[in-house]
Amino acid sequence: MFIDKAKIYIKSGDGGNGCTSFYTEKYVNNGGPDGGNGGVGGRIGFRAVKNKSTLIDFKYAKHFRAENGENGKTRYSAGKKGKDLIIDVPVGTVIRDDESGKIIADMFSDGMVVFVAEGGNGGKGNAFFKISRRQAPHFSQSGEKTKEHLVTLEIKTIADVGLIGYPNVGKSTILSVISAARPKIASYHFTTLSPNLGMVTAYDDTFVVADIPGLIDGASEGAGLGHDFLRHIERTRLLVHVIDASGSEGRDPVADYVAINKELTGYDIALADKPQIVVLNKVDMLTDFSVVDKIKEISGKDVILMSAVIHSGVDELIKAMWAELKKLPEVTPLEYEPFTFEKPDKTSFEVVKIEEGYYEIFGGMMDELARNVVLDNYDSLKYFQKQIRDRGVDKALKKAGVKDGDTVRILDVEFDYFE
Ligand SMILES: Nc1nc2c(ncn2[C@@H]2O[C@H](COP(=O)(O)OP(=O)(O)O)[C@@H](O)[C@H]2O)c(=O)[nH]1
Ligand SMILES: [Mg+2]
Repeated sequence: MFIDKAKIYIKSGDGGNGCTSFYTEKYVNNGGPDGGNGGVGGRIGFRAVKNKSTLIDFKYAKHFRAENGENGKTRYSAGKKGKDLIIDVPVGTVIRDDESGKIIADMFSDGMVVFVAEGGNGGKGNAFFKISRRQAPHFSQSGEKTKEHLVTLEIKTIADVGLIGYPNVGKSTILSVISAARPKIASYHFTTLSPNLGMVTAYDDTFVVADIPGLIDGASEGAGLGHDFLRHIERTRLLVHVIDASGSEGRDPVADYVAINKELTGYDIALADKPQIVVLNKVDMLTDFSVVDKIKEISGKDVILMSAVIHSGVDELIKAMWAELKKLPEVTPLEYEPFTFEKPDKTSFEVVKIEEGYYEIFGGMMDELARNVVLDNYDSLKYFQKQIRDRGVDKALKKAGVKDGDTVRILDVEFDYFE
């Protein structure tokens, strides 16, 4: 099955906790603090790989987590950093933040790796907190916890040329005669459900042609498969518009030509503005040649007469594509602002009145404080109280109406409030 859109959850690794420990050795009492720092968490990255063409791997596997940093150890030994997790996606995959819709990365070229989420910092071990007036800190810092993020993956095929036209007009057959690609060919509609890429050689150049699933009426309004697949021609430089000149299956070649162009305009005017080469295929079955002039007239350009099954017009088409591509700029990656996931604001907090006499404080500042404080340790608790005062939490509590004797909850701990 071909899947070109998926949503997955990613989470970089948490930082490892700092270690609280004191140096011990035979005959040595009261050794100094020697707890090491926790390791940084692993990052989440994406890699573009050309041997993948669908996002089917992400249909069931939804959660991707990098390794957490290791906790710090005794004897100043730092915890190991967590392993990065690199997720392989097809070339051309665009990664977006689901919440804001912003582009995080355009996985444009084979082998490129983009790291999108940094791991959490490791916590400091107690050795770090030793200062002259505090020789024996009995506390260490916790590792930074990371958040999980939902991201959208979407394949936008990258090719030089896109083959477009109604189902069954011969697009896949054409790709198979101009390149080594072997797309499925059959005389029923929708044989091509995923874009097939073929490499075409002309003179000393090569270029990539994509066979896009057939467009159908109303594609640009979301009918059938068409709409979803039009995005696969957004990143082509040139379109080859294939028409069944013979009008087999009761098709009207002129009406087809007009209808397909209308679909392009309906989807995105930029698609309609892309240069087009018009190919009249199946001329081996053609009896009424007046259609050639009609198409020439309505398109205002020369058309290529072709029969993919008897291999006529093949060289002409290859040369025409080659000559046209020479004049056109290369496909470039999407333009987007550099993106980083928002880190929790370490200075913000909010006092919430839960019920009469009971308040709770939430926010990034509290989470950060929690990393730095061990509440059953006297030094640590003093530090905590000072922070609460210095950073305006006291004031905010008063403003919220806290009175002496009320209970205030911060994270897992409840305090009795006294001014
Ligand atoms: N007579 C004739 N039949 C063709 C020609 N090109 C393709 N076909 C046939 O048309 C049918 C549909 O072709 P296919 O390449 O699958 O069309 P697509 O849906 O546009 O990819 C197949 O049975 C092909 O063999 C051609 O030039 N002449
Ligand atoms: Mg096909």
